[in-house]
Amino acid sequence: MYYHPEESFKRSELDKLQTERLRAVVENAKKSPFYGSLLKDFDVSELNTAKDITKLPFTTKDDLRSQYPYGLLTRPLDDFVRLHASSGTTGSPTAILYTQNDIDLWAALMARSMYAAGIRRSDVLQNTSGYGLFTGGLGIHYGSERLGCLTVPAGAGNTRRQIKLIRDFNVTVLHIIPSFALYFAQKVAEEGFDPAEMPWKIALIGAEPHTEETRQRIEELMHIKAYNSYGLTEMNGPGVAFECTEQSGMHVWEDAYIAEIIDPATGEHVPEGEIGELVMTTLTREGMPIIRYRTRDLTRFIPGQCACGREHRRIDRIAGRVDDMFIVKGVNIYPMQIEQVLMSMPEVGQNYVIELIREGFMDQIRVKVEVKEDYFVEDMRVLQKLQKSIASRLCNEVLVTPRVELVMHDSIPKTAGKAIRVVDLRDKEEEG
Ligand code: DLL
Repeated sequence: MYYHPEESFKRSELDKLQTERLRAVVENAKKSPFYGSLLKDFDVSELNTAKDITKLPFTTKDDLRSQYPYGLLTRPLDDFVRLHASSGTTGSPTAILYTQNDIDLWAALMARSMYAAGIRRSDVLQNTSGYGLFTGGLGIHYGSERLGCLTVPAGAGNTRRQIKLIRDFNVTVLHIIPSFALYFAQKVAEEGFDPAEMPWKIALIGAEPHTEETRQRIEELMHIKAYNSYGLTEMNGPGVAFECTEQSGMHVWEDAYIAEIIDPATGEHVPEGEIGELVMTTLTREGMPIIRYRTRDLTRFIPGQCACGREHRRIDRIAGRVDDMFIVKGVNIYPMQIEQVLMSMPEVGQNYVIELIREGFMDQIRVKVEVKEDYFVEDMRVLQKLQKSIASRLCNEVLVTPRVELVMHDSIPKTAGKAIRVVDLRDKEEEG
């Protein structure tokens, strides 16, 4: 039923394993210049349970930057075989180095994640992620091979070639970023293929925030089951938390990571079930362990147990990033609130962008929304009605009325890789 024995561990077994591993991680981390000085006076005997992790300090993105490139390595450079770098969603990138053992353990975590989503060695997996420093390329690739799937390293872009490969090699699983999935579904139809007739069954979607509405849209447009996959380069890459076939939140692989959720302002744990910032610790990475890393991602633990039987705790889909929030007219707004409204409206096409603008002395949001071809009619009154309806639904959700600009389908430029959802134009243009 499970790919790996530790998936069946009961809570008490997981807690015991985490405590043992946490002690070992701290001992190992001390061999690096950074933790060697940070944890000089820390005695691992203080770690009696995994909960004692709160006695350890946080590690931030700034720490990783200041230690770039080798400050967190616990062993000589000769022992390392791979490097990845984070996409630098905010600020300059940071590099993560892996030993052979780290690569093997990561591939096994990925294979286990895919198995949990119903993928088997008889499946054919096409990876539409860019290969290179981004972990969505080689990370997914090695996991898929480890599981024994025929793996097609198609890489990003070139939708025609992607479609041809999918049809020629009976691709049953796609690894695809959600914003690209929406675009791709549209392109498949435009190329004259019926998505329902395509061989695919499963999509692994992750690497960027998306709403449940977006998942449903992808499933409907592509006639596919879409599973959410979470990870970040600092914690290896994908394979940190993954949805099982129940599709009810993502299991964090707790034999390999400790997850905590804190109030970003105080650093204290939030009550179980409440949203906060996810903090992650590697438990098995030998070459470059990271302790209590502040991911800046907002989520919550889903209370209760999953019907699949695994007791590895589940996190909810990422609600946004701590740094994603913007304040307009005194109201805190997250991009995912806007996406949720847009993706639930049938007239709205597959792409949108949120622009922060300045009107006089006030900040305002302008939402550019692609309208589906069928709805883009010449009658201005129909479009105006749609525009008003979008604005009023958005106002109900975010409590300010944004400017809504309707644009033709496929007219918002599609970025390669992760979608850029928010553009800050406040210092670039003055609006009357
Ligand atoms: O995006 C790793 C990955 C690759 C995950 C492929 C899943 C699939 P980074 O480029 O370092 O690593 O970006 C990590 O992306 O902190 C989140 O903000 C965001 N992110 C990743 N997965 C999800 C997800 C990869 N499922 C950053 N939902 C993270 C929402 C996600 N956001």
